[in-house]
Amino acid sequence: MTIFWITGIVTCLVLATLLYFVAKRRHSILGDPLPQTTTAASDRLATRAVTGAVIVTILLLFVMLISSFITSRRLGHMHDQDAMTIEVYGHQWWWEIHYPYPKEPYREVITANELHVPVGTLIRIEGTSNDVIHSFWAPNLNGKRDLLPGYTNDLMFLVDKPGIWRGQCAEFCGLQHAHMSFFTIAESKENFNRWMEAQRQSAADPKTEQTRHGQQVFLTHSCVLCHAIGGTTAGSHVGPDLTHLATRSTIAAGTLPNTIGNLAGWILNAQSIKPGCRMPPNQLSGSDLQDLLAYMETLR
Ligand code: HEC
Ligand SMILES: [Cu+2]
Repeated sequence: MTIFWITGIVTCLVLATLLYFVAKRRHSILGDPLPQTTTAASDRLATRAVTGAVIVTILLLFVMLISSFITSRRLGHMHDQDAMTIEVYGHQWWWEIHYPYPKEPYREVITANELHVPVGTLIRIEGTSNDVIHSFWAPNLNGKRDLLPGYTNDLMFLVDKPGIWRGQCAEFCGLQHAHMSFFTIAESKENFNRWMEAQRQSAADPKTEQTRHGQQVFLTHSCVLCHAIGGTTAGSHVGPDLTHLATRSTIAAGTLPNTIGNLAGWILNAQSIKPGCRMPPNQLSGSDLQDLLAYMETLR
């Protein structure tokens, strides 16, 4: 803000001065040739004005240098503080988000494309990539941070009001780079804790004939090779964790709203929706697909 106010006021002063002299001399601009107006006295005045302006400029630049240095130091100290750590893994072309729980590692929450954070808590994002370079960018929260294969970068921020903001991969990472967005969902501590507690649970066992069959369709098709559903034998993390799929508002990294129709289209042929994505098409009979969808809707 210091830099904003200094540069803002200087810009206004420069423009005002310029307009003042343009107005004052407008007759000579419009018609008569400019009369010779400099004298020894006015030269001296001009020299003094320019010298004064140079000195003020240098002083102001020093003020900005020092205040920016102080701010950077304070930001640097944030990294020493205790913060809630969230791990973000960039994938072609979606985000894997872990909420580690070192005391009981099996209670770690794994989700995709939706970053839930509590308001008023210092957050440390530890980001890395499993394939190519991505860049984590939530413009409403902080700057960009590259996610590099084999290296962990961190990014600190504190959200001061509840809200939902879109974020986007900001480093070209291949064909579907544009369809690699995510949402940051900032909520009160109570709501966040409630969400976290729900995410820690395994998926509920299917209760109806149809959803039981849907689960079987999932477990006996290729889905298990790439996806995990907590509480079942599906435990692969090639694709997004689906344990609480139905709580997410979009699928495929913000590409489509999470509706039953979109899910059906996605499961049958994700390639027609997000060409090149790492999920192959699936041939399912109509009834298998219906049951599978009914089961997916129970993953709350
Ligand atoms: C070869 C691995 C692979 C197989 C097999 C596979 N998927 Fe996927 N799936 C993925 C990947 C990778 C994504 C993320 C794609 C993206 O967003 O770019 C994905 C995304 C999804 C999503 C959207 C999740 C979200 O939160 O965005 C659903 C739902 C899904 N798959 C269901 C299934 C079902 C059901 C099957 C079996 C019929 C299946 N998948 C088979 C790899 C796979
Ligand atoms: Cu990208």
